[in-house]
Amino acid sequence: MALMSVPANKNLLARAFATLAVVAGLMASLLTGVAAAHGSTVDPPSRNYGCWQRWGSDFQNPTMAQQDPMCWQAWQADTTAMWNWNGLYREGVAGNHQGAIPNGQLCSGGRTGGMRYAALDNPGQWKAVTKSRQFTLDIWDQARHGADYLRVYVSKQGYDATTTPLGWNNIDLVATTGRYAPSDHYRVAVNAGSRTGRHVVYVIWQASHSDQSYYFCSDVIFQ
Ligand SMILES: [Cu+2]
Repeated sequence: MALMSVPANKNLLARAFATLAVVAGLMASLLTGVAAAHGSTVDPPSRNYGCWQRWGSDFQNPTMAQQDPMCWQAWQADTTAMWNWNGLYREGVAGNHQGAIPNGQLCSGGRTGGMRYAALDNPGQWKAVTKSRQFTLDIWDQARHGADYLRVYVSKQGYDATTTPLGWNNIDLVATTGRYAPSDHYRVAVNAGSRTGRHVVYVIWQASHSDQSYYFCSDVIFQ
């Protein structure tokens, strides 16, 4: 390092290295953001994926409070739950999902990560997408973890997502799958029977790379 031996340049070099360190740190955190990516139900969109999709570039816009009040309260509660829409998982559940997640906390995966995702449990006017009663659900696996299985539940007719936090007693298992090899998307055919109106679709994605279980609530209106 010939440059280091020139005393006059020491200060300048120190500044340059400090700047480089900051830039490297920023790049590392950006890369970590990508490396830590996991996934979510993207169709119908999970609560936080939908909020991120609709408002991620404009999340401080106060009109959200009227236009999309449940996203507003979720963004206000914890922005990291939106940026980390792909990180709603628990580890080491060993298949005992009902034991790990209390009633009323299904949409936050039993408040995984503390209170981070807790606002997703709140009942209210979540934006819902219109679906026919037979539809194809799509999970986006950014990390290509694979799936041991997917379980898809739909809320019972009469359950009201605008007034009641989701419990195990509010949902019926409507689809369960075998393994999926690692890929970007896992799709599963769902038949919601004779349900009509507003419902919650609840998904458990058991990833294959480790005992990592994901939990997603998506709001739908069946035609
Ligand atoms: Cu992951």
